[in-house]
Amino acid sequence: MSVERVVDTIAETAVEVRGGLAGRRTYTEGENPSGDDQLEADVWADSLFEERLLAIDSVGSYASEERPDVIEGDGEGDYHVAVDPLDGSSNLQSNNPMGVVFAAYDTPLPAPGRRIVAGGWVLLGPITTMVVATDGPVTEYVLEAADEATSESHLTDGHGGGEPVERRPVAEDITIPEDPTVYGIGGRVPDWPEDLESFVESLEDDRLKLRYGGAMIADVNQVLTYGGVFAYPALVDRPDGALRLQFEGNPVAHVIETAGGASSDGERSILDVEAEEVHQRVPVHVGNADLIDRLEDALD
Ligand code: AFP
Repeated sequence: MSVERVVDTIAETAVEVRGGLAGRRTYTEGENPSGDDQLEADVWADSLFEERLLAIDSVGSYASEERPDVIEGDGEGDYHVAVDPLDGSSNLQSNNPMGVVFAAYDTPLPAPGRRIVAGGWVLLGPITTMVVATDGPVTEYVLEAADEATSESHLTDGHGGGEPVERRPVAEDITIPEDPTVYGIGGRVPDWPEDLESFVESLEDDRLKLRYGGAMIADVNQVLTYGGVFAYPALVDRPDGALRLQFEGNPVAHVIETAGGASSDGERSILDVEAEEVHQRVPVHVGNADLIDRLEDALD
């Protein structure tokens, strides 16, 4: 069975999650395996994705940023799906963009990024869009709840229990613009590794504009759209950075490299980082290839 049903289910569930955020903005008592506080919305979205994805015969297991362990499905499914159910959920209280990050791997988790069959994100911005790379080019879709598809779009079938969603392609074979315009670097400046500041100064000299909003996929979506670089680097007190390899680093590296850009953990493509633990963190740098080269040289 194709991985398209996984992509459709992510789309349907993300549209449903968007509709349920307003009443789930309070923090629970709990925290996720990475020690992050959990919103009601985090826990609820995670339960929906688990239920819907494990209902698909071709899905063998489900892993989430919100769960300590990989959850095995009933069958022998070929795809092992890692999800960050709400990336940037701390933006919910300030009503800033956030979204869902996903990757379907063709081998059990933890898995290296080269084993991603389909990966990308759903961005809950002014409109709901999905960016995904499956066996080839990067495509952007607008997602809308719909009873019927328009001529050029695809209607999901609500298989997993969600409502059908129209997935309308709005940009195909996307490549990152050659002339970079924006940059966003996470962490506090005093905590950055030596030489990162000089790299950022060089970006300012090249007249790139600072765009950092606290949700990785919203910032990465700007880099894909306008060209530039996003990083959540290694920090002096967090040598592995903040972002998770399975749920964040690998999916965005998969999309950006497919779009002709580059990724790095500071030394090599993120897709070549050895996967040892489901919640392992990795320094994330993605964007135009020449900027990533300059960044690696600066960090050397
Ligand atoms: P939340 O999901 O807890 O809001 O964290 C979002 C995130 O994992 C990633 O999406 C952002 O790029 C990064 O954390 C923001 O971290 P800072 O709050 O340290 O800027």
